[in-house]
Amino acid sequence: MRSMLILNGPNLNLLGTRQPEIYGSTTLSDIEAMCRAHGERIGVTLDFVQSNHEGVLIDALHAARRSKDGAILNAGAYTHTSIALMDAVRSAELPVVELHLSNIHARESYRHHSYISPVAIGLICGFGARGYTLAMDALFSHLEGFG
Ligand code: CA2
Repeated sequence: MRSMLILNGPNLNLLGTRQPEIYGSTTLSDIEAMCRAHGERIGVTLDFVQSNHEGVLIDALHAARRSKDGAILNAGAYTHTSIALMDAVRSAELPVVELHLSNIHARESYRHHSYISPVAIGLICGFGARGYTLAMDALFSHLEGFG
């Protein structure tokens, strides 16, 4: 079994309740259920965490260093602002897949820059809720050394 942290940043607790034209109508707990079902299929256990607080996200990455094989990070708007989160990803010394529901490169220019991309093994964006299971598959493949 592989173990993963799926970490969600600010405002993602509102998914499915507002702005469905951008973020879809699936709630974060629907996504968690999809990820848990997918984990059972591919042999992955997971912690699924959301916080609106930068320090809590950083603490979760520090804890994952010893307990997880890798992480999937949708840092929300902290993606575009947080050097602290970038440093935490780097110091976790874990493979991290950066994830966004929306295609950040097709949106406002202030969303085009990511502090997470340089320290991530790769980026999945623009596939909505399905991106979460795509990211699990990408991280799993990376951990197993496929391709
Ligand atoms: O597309 C993504 O997943 C984002 O990480 C979502 C962030 C945004 O700041 C990033 O640029 C891209 C925003 C998450 C806010 O989610 C909401 C969901 C429903 C209603 C309001 C906010």
